[in-house]
Amino acid sequence: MAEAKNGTRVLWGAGSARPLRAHWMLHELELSYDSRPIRSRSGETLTPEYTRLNPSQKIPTLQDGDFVLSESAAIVNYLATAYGASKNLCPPAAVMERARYDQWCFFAMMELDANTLYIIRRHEDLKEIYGEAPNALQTARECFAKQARAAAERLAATGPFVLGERFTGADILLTTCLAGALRRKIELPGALHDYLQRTTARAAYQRAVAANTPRSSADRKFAAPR
Ligand SMILES: N[C@@H](CCC(=O)N[C@@H](CS)C(=O)NCC(=O)O)C(=O)O
Repeated sequence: MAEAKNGTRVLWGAGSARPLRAHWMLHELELSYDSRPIRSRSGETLTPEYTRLNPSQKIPTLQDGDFVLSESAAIVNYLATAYGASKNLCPPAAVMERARYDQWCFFAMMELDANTLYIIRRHEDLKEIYGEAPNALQTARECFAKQARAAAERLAATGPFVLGERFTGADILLTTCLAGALRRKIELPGALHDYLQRTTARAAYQRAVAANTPRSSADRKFAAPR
């Protein structure tokens, strides 16, 4: 199960929250892979070779043999579905639990990532590229805080993880968004701090963070445990 479907498994991307999601799922599943730690805005996503794989010129991109996939949430869910049956990291389709899982995934990707965090990233961290937009920035911060309160309320009803007792791919998406908010000094409800402590204490998370910040070429090849 740990081998790629058709040859080598390669993950492109490192250095930020979105590639981290894919590294994390690969490590949860203990899958072997080669890492190509290209970074955003380094020019490395603009090469013809990479553009053929991902015309959006963004990271991450997964090559699983000859299957190529972009979008961090799609990669997390694909890996969990293709290789994670025994670990149950993504509920099977056509059940209410899967719908609940999807609700959390889309919530994290839209309400927390695209609608708010990405706006903050662009107009705060990268304002020299994207320009200043104080009103958009303030609204994004307020919206994130409001949606974080909603997440805390929902979590109180299910906890310790978003689907209850078991950790899933939706926890990877939620955790990486909440961690991004903390880095940007957005206040989170106490329950979300407790939640983050639970999810980031996982060994696979620690390994994924190391893979996402490679220090040498030794950090670029991951073998499945025997
Ligand atoms: N929706 C995409 C977003 C990917 C994305 O924006 N990646 C950033 C790095 S975290 C990137 O590649 N930025 C380069 C750029 O915008 O040119 C996903 O979740 O995979």
